[in-house]
Amino acid sequence: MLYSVSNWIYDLGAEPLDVTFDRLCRYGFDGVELIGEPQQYDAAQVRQKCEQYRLRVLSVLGWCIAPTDSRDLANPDSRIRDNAIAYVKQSVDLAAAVGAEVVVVIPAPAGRTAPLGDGSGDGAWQAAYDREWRNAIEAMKVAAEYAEKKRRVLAIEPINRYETFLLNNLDQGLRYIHEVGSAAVKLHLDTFHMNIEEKDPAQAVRKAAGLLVNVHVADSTRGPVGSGHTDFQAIVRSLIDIRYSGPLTMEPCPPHPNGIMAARAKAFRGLRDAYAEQCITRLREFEAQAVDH
Ligand code: LER
Ligand code: MN
Repeated sequence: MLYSVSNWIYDLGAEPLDVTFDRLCRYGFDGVELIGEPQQYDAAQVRQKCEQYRLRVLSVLGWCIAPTDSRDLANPDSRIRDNAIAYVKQSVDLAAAVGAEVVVVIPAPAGRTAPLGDGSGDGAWQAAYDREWRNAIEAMKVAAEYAEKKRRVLAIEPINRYETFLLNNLDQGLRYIHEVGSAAVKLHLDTFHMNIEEKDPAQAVRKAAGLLVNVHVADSTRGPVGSGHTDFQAIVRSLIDIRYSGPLTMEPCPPHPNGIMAARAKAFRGLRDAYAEQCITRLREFEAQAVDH
């Protein structure tokens, strides 16, 4: 298992790389997930800092958060979808430039909780949903062709229903990947979203065997491991049983109802070291117990 942190939780990636990398290095992380803001990074500088702190960029997180007119692969407006495809390609280029294999993709923006258009009656909702599903499939096919060429993997992240309407759980993720039909499109799971959407998160991990390439980690409270009721012991055991060798990427948020506000709030900065240390320490314990078993 590799240990990583998604740096959007640190001021949406605006925390200086030296501060972030020094923290990860101190607590024994293997790498980092960079927020998918290609303009924010100088790839040569990122590579130099990785060498200095003995870290790797393990993934890039496609930052598809509403409101956005440029990153929405499902949108009924084809110009917006074209922008979104261009954005995924730029994220793939960033990943290639910093040596990351995986780009996490959220097909419809987190924060948009309904299909666009007339979604009032049952039938209208379903028709609008189906239209956006098809849009997101067709757009992803184009992005996937580019990722294949660049030898990168696009990992689809199901997000809970309070943040998105399109793709909430493992089964929808598997169906989506099947319908896109590209070897470059795989799966990402997030323990916080699974806690809301899966009957049995550890079982969902088993079902994802062979396709799972990245995992976000936060407890049921969205705080660090140990702050909620998620059964990480069972999840880690499933990961070991399916021979998962990718990253466990920490995404714990301070206690605020809005994760993005929490990531930016100065008042919470003092929690960053403690959260990083708590997550890796507890997960390592679960990993050691599962291996001993
Ligand atoms: C992104 O990885 C994520 O989990 C979203 O919930 C962010 O809003
Ligand atoms: Mn996540």
